Amino acid sequence: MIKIVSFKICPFVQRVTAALEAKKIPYEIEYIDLNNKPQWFLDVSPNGQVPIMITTNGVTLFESDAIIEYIDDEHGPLEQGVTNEQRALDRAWSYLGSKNYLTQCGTMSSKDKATFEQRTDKFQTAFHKVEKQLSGQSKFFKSDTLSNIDIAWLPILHRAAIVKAHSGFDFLCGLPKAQAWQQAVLATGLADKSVAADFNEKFSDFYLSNTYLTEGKDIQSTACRSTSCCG
Ligand SMILES: N[C@@H](CCC(=O)N[C@@H](CS)C(=O)NCC(=O)O)C(=O)O
Repeated sequence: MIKIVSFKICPFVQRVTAALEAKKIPYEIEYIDLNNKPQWFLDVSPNGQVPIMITTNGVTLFESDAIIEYIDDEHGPLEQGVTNEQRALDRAWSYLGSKNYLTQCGTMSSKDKATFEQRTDKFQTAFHKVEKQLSGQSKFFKSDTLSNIDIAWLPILHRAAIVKAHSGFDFLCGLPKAQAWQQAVLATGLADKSVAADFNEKFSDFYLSNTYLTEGKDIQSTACRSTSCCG
């Protein structure tokens, strides 16, 4: 069976596990402590990062982009009949998503209002691009069929939903098409299936305690809140 080596709140891992879940490919998962990486992991992981995937042939793959392409090559794409141009566009939009994983993590980790607002502005730029690109006529990013773009953005959309539920702050505020897309992606159930049972707890411990998102007394007046302009 395929094995994924993971850190519980890593968005790069979640992109891979969401792709496996979407295709119903069985896998086992082992979690490691990134502050104390085991030697066996360092021995097989060229970049020292998760995710790594150990294939059924015992080959260790690394870098989430490469792993996603391997899953498509080995198990077939989510959608049939995609042209080469469209596939290039799909990869580019996916890259725009994964490039923002760490931007979102940094934004959520902000300790004070000024830092949070500055990082939020930068992070929301990507969502403004998405809002322009979405037709508003289909469930998912391109159509009513789930694609690799949806999978690439799923970790971001999932985290944004948790932040909104906990703090009321909505990274997608004022972006109705992006909000509808977020709901459609979450409604697939893949976000929950692609993380550990205690994901919300671990995520909250890390990002929603001692950060501006929870400690900021004036978070309500920061940018938008779901109860104000996004109501
Ligand atoms: N470019 C890598 C990034 C993966 C990554 O940043 N993983 C983080 C956890 S979310 C990690 O392993 N950090 C530990 C480290 O860099 O030492 C990929 O796409 O797989």
